[in-house]
Amino acid sequence: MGTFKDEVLTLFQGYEELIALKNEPVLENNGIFTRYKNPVLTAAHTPVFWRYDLNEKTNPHLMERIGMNATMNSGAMKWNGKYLLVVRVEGVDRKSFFAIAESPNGVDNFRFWDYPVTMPEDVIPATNIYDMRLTVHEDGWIYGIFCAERHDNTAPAGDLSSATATAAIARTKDLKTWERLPDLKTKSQQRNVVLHPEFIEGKYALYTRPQDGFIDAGSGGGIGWALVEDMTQAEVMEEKIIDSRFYHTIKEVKNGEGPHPIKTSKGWLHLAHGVRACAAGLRYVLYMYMTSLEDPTKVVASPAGYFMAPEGEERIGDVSNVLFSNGWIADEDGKVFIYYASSDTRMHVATSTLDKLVDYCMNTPADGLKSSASVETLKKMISHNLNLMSKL
Ligand code: BGC
Ligand code: BMA
Repeated sequence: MGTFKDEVLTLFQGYEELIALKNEPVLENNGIFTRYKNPVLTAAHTPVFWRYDLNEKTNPHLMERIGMNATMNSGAMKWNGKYLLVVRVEGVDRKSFFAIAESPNGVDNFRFWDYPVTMPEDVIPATNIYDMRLTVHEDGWIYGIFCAERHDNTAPAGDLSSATATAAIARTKDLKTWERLPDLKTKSQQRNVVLHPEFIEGKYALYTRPQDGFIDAGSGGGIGWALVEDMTQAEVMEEKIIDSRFYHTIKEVKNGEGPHPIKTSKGWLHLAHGVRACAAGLRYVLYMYMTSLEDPTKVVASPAGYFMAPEGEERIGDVSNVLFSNGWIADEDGKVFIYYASSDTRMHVATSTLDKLVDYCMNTPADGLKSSASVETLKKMISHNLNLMSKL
């Protein structure tokens, strides 16, 4: 055993080695995207000085005093040339909070800023806050919309699990000081609310996800769209479902918008999550769709099935069988960094390009919604290819 100071130095050294670890693309892929080998953030990436009291007098055994459990569902944006994530960090006490981590290249070397985000409270304080979507809006503000969750006080005595979810809204200019605006007013429960980056008909546009209950979508049909006059008093007056749930698809039980869509010459490119139920619980996968530039409520491409699903170690975690994404970054050269969390535990990155993602959306056959349709689609591909192969 070294001295206390030696042990502290060893801790920091181990931490620096973890942060400095070079990430590499995983070779086998489907032509659509490339996964990277290491998670970009784990609980161990949170700073040593968040977790350990570094004073020998008050912590002679050099124990962790504040444990971190997970780093997941992160909003993303480019900021001063750096790839920045607003991470959902979850402590061992099950409370989530936001903290910013940045990387020079988007695939490794993510380092947290010294302090987590101090998020002002709404009029009704929340118990837990999570899953921020970042939008640099053309009004000049950076908005963060996230879920604020509170115990449902109308639940019968003893029911400590029923909760209510609202869409919380905050804005900032520097990502350090956040101004909290009132939570979105809406008839239904809302998680997964996302602000569109441009004004539409002079109004702010929100992707919503109306639900009857905290977990149950009930009559909630899918990803909605609502125009709002004023973000400082945001209220959903009218909601239109633009991307519906369907029986026996990857989005049978629930779906929700991921990060805000990216504008391309062929339309708005969307990343979302779809949920289905099975004996093992809920399965969360990522899917994509596109909407029209002229009418952003009109879906113009809807490739069948999932875009990414949990694989290998991604399948395992606190809430297994989950991929979730609420952040991506498109570089000027068309490269896209998709930040996704696996099983509510850790953050990963996969890369692609706008060209490839648009091609994927436009040319992947749509879901025929029954086995016989899938077989017909497959037969078309086979006969087309057998014909080509006979000429090789
Ligand atoms: C958890 C979220 C989850 C939600 C619905 C919340 O308590 O923090 O991660 O999405 O419940 O299951
Ligand atoms: C949800 C999301 C996420 C989470 C997922 C799986 O409803 O809002 O916070 O990743 O559940 O637990």
